[in-house]
Amino acid sequence: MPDDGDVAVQSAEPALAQPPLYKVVLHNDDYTPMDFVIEVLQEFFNMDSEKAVQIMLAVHTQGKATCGVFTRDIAETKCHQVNEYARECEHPLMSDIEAAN
Ligand code: TYC
Repeated sequence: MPDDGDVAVQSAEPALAQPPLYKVVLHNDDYTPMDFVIEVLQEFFNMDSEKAVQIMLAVHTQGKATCGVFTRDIAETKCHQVNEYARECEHPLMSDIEAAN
């Protein structure tokens, strides 16, 4: 058991480190309709239409763009939901995740 002195020193430190963060990255392709990408950004990333259009155009012109930054579980879930939904709708749209830092 630490004595009271150790406890006092440790209590000055943060209780927990920040969890690592991950970007959900959307990739361009030649076939997915722009309106579908905008719908995905609004539904899965809670963007308003203006932000969704901006991110869709960033992907379209630059090849990829970040849709959001999340803890690992949430990033993996969003990525999976986007890819599954695109597949159900028979569009080739793809997302993946990248370490944010
Ligand atoms: N490049 C597609 C088109 O011209 C639009 C698009 C944008 C596709 C973003 C995917 O992640 C994407 N219809």
